[in-house]
Amino acid sequence: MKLIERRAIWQVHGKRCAYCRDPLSFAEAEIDHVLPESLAKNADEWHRIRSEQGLTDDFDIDGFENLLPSCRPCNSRKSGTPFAPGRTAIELGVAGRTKPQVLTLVRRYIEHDKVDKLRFAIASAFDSGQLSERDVSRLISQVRNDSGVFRLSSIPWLIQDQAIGEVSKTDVERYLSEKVPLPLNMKDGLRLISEDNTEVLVSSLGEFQDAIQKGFSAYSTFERDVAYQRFKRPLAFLQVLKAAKFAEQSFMDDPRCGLSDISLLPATLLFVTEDMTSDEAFAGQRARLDGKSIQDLVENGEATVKEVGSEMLAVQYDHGRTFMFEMMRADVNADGIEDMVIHWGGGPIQGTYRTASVVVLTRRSQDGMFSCVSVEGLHSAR
Ligand SMILES: [Ca+2]
Ligand SMILES: [Zn+2]
Repeated sequence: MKLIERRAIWQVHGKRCAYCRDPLSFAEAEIDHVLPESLAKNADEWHRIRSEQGLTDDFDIDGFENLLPSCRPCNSRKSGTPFAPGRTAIELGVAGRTKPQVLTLVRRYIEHDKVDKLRFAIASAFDSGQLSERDVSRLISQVRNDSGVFRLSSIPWLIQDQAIGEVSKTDVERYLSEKVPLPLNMKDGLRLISEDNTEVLVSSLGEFQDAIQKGFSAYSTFERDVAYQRFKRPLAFLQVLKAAKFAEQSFMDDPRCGLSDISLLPATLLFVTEDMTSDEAFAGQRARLDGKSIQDLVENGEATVKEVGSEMLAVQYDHGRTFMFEMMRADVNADGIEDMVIHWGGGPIQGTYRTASVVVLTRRSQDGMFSCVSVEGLHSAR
């Protein structure tokens, strides 16, 4: 059974055991077959039960009409002593009545997954210079309004056919071994060099990862750019996807809040020139941001919001510019609480220098601010 289906069943029944009504965490929830699966194996017995319960021939023993969330104790009690026919009829009634809601929720989750994937694709296209900030904000609003409308000109490998949160081990292996699209002058791979000047050519994410672990690194500025955009970034995304799980609890959902709520965003998210230079003139910029929200800086006139939407934010502060957009919401650090994965870009207003990363924000209480979460493999030091 797919994770999103389990999730939908659990959600529709109010995150409770359908039998004893005790609250149930998603991790604890077991999905119980009201009529045990084994019944369908014996054709005669299955026929008898179906007529006893007044069920049609197309009743699916693995369908939502026969599935309910259950706690461990209820489920094991039931497998020891099956329900009497009367109780079975009641529970089948419950499952049957809630089936349409479960189906609706499953469809909605699938739709969300598609949107999440598009956002990853947008982030990747943004990194490779195919999209400007303007394009990104335009695309983000298109994704929000109608997820089916647009196609990106180049589909990066990040668009996968699996739902986020369900990337299986074998998929990860496949992504690691696939050839990465590289510039023409690198048709044999990206060159990496070790400290003792040994060279190696890498053409897949897996090869890159191995080489980096052995101390190899990219050499020229161009090679470093390619290493970042084509290898490090996709690896970071893969890391997030691998870790992403449905959250059991969310403090950004009701009421929904996000990047447009600048009073909840720490000012330390902003790019400062100090980050890219050791020039004394810029020293202390970062320290001045401690404990403040972006809203605080806007109020005292130090920062200006250049563009804002429910899923994106561009802010100018102290000769620097920061651009953030939301890619997905999931629990990526396994604490059960929903996190927001954002694409973060920053640089000085003047010039072309720009740095970018994947940043994970979380909110741990209903009245708290967002804060950064560190995820292994992601260099989100902010
Ligand atoms: Ca979390
Ligand atoms: Zn129970």
